[in-house]
Amino acid sequence: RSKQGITLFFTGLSGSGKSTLANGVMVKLRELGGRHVSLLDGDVVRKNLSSELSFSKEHRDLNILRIGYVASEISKNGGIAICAPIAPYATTRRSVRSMIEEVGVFVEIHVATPIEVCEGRDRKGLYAMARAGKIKGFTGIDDPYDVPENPEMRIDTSQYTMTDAVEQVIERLREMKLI
Ligand code: GGZ
Repeated sequence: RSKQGITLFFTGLSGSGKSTLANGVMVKLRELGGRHVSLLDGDVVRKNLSSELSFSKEHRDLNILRIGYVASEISKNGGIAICAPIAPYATTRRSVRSMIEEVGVFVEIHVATPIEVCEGRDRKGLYAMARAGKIKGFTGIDDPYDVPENPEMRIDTSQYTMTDAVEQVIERLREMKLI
């Protein structure tokens, strides 16, 4: 019997550590071997799959549904898809969950780093721009983020080293008997 496909769906604010965590988990899962692991990072998807999209609600939803579709194809074929968009809307995340659960297992991981920490990091200067009104509709500043109510896992990256945070995710997947 072939292994069931999995989608790991990291969701959280800009600067919450989604990409770094997703990357670390990808490396670990590849080390474990035996399955194909694909990373659909927010930035990379925006560049290659959603380059014409804005950050309006409609376009964010389209972006997330595209990611969900690609992830479902990967999961359908027994692979592991790792997604790391903000995905601010609960209803859209639910649609993706339904889509994935028809073909495999959906693991929602809320990267729950407090906004103060995300804004404090501000690696790209986007929060400062949003505060100054130079970017309108920035998630967490003047655009919504629906906090996941029942994610399979929640992790605040400011409480751990990245190595430990990655280990926590791997441990949770073991607990769920997925790896
Ligand atoms: C949120 C924005 C915005 C606005 C540009 N709101 O730190 P980053 O730069 O790399 O992460 C953010 C990224 C979010 O893209 P996603 O495709 O993940 O968003 S969504 O799931 O909502 O479709 C940020 C940058 O794009 N960015 N403008 N207004 N983040």
